[in-house]
Amino acid sequence: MDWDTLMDEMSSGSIPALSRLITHVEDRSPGWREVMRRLYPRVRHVPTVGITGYPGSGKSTLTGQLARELAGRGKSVGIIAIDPSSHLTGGAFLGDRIRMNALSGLEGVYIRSMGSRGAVGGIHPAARDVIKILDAFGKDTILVETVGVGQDEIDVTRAAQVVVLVCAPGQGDAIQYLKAGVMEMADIYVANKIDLPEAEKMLNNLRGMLMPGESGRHPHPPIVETQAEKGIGIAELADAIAKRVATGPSREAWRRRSAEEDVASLMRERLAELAAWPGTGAADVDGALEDLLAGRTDPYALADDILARSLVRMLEKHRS
Ligand SMILES: Nc1nc2c(ncn2[C@@H]2O[C@H](COP(=O)(O)OP(=O)(O)OP(=O)(O)O)[C@@H](O)[C@H]2O)c(=O)[nH]1
Ligand SMILES: [Mg+2]
Repeated sequence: MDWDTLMDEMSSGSIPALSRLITHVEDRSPGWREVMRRLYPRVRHVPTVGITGYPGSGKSTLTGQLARELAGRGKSVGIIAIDPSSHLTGGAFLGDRIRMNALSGLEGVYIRSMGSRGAVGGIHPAARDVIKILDAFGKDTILVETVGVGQDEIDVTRAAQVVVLVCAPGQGDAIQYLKAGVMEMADIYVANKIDLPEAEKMLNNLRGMLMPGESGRHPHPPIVETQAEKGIGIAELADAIAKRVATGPSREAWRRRSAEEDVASLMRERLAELAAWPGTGAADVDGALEDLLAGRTDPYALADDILARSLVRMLEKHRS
């Protein structure tokens, strides 16, 4: 792997080099950490917007329209579509790809899909790196579309500065979101598909749930009404995002939270490598199991012992 050439080409704006670099980092090809370390000083911590919501609520349509709107405002946009089926045959995503492809000619818009599952579950740990790569590449705003409601959504809030929750009529949405704990986390609520008959009911539900008394949040987070298919309400959404970036937690607070999560996420990934014992990645602790079976140790002591020894060995290997 000639990382140097790839980095040079990427620095001079080559999209194919950017894509290849992302692939290698996503695959955790040998040397990826060193490349990220070299790239890190160039990360500017541009606004990252997480777009989440119930399947079919219109996230992809909205993401595409938002990218178009931002591009129209002279911004270069990076889109990461977290794709649950990237290792399967990807039925659902095919539709997304087509919708997103409508954007591919747009100046400055770069789209990347990636699998949703990392070794530790949740949003793929490489998603955080891909955000950084796009940032260092010069993107002004990064949009991350996630799928489903659950842990991924909880995780995306750790990767995104602004979280947008997309709702649509007739999905029993309120209850689902509340259960998943996602409702409380969003900074901006989108009521999409306002052209549908049940839209008024959805809006009332949303307003009810976001009442200051209910959520305890002041000020009441904005609800933006959209018809993503027709591009209606998209400018208002872009404005709401810009406003949130300007008036939400300070850039310094965001950087601190983000840096903390970077370290925690990398530590979790390392620990997951170790936890794969006795598989690959962990030290083979000779005879450990024999000692255990023969009653010379117990699983409680052995787990700590292996963890300590494996960690030392792993870090020594990476330092050398
Ligand atoms: N009526 C109506 N339909 C819409 C609107 N926006 C999107 N849709 C349709 O809703 C369907 C789902 O849209 P997507 O953008 O794929 O939704 P998604 O949330 O990305 O779906 P998944 O990624 O599969 O979870 C598509 O058929 C869209 O054309 C809207 O404003 N009004
Ligand atoms: Mg989608």
